[in-house]
Amino acid sequence: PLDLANVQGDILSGLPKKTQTYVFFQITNSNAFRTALAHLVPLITSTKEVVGHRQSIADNKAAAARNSHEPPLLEIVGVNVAFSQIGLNTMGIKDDIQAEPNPFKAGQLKDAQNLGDKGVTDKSGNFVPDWIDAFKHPVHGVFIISGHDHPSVSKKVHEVEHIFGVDGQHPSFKEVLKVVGDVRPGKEKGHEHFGFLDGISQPAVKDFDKHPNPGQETVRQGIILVGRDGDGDAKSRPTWALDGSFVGLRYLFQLVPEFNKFLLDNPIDLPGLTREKGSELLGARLMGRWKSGAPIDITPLQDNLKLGPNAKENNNFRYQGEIDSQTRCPFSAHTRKTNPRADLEDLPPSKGGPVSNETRRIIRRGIQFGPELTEEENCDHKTKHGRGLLFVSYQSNISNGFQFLQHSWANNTQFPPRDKSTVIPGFDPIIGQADGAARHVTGSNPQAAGNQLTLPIDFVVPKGGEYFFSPSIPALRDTFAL
Ligand code: N7H
Repeated sequence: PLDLANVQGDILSGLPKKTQTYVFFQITNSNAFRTALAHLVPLITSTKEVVGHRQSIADNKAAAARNSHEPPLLEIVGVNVAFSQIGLNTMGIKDDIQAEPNPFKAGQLKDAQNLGDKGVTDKSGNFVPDWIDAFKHPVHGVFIISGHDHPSVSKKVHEVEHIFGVDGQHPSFKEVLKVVGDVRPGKEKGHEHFGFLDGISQPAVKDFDKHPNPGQETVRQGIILVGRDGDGDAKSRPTWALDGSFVGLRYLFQLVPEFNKFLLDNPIDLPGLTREKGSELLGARLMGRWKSGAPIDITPLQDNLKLGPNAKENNNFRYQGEIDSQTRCPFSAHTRKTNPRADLEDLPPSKGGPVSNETRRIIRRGIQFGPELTEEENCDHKTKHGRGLLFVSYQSNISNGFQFLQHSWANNTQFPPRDKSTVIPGFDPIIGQADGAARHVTGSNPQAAGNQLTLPIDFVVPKGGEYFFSPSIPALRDTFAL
């Protein structure tokens, strides 16, 4: 059985995160790094600790409601670590953890063109994506440090740096990039920069999430954790890989004022809808959910502020009965593209169905970075300050999970599979991409679903990323540390 003390805390439960710092590094002295790693291991936050912490929060709330006095809660500052293939090589860890074809070994830079990122081909014929420099050079690993406020997280970052001698004469790693992300303030808490509530739909993991919410599907542990039931490559991996997970990390910038302007300029024209409501409806139909989180498959024409944040109701839909229709939700909507639910699960045998979606499920973490919109950006409809989402996904196999969602679903204009005589769904309007070219979608207007809408620019722009492996805590202690 799964021992939650072995699994790093971000994977199954998510580190507590009002603010997170991601420290991307290159190992400069492998032996010193691996020796220091032994001192980091006691600081690594396990799933068991996060679950325990959440339970104490719940107990405290219940006690407060009863007016009984509980000791104040000690906040935790979480620390996790993950390594790229080059990082493993640099440490001299030679076991093959991932059979090919799989993009983990070659790294994300080599996968950028396949993911649809914008870039140019250099003189030697290599594709060079339009990324920041840090990700165009080898990144060996990342520390994820997460907590309730900036001072406590900075203190922990310094503690980690100190362990590896980064503040002294003989550092064993070099920091190549630090990204500080914050949950958005006030009412925007939980909402990403476009304004939509995020992090609603995650798969439940068997025997871990014991009480899934209505509509939340359960996946086998091996869909997320390496070596467990459901991991198709379990047999070919070294035993120490058990209970690790692969990380698809993307540094995604969002052009928020440009996105807002596009919605303002292209309101959906329906009888009885004001221009403003038409713009709001367009946003919801591009996303698959209203800003509140309410799914348009349940409430297609207006937002429902009670439903949005209600976990017992906001996932209870399947696009059922909509297999060849986009009356309630466009085929291309971001949520429908990245988790098509009944589109595959109820696909008739004549079209090759039904198809299970299980191996495509990922657990999404990550955090917003960058400032709130300024007055000036709002007025000029032009981004002046970088902001976006540091997207992190966990899965036991990157080519089944993140890579497949981006390449074969979001960027694939023919997905989900439709009756060819009807309409072509088009790109995922949020993350679908084709080297920066303009993109088309259909289905945005429920009364004229065949009409094409052109998105002149990408509103989400990848500026880097890497594939990592988040090892189990025993692997860090017994295999990685010297
Ligand atoms: Fe997406 N957004 O806020 O605009 N995403 N996403 N995503 N996404 C989801 O259902 C967003 C990205 C998935 O099960 C919601 O939790 C943004 C990538 C999946 O129904 C919102 C970016 C990939 C789901 C956003 C971004 C995915 C999902 C609705 C980039 C994978 C669950 C809230 C800047 C390749 C679908 C929710 C389901 C939902 C947003 C990126 C995948 C609001 C801004 C790169 C699987």
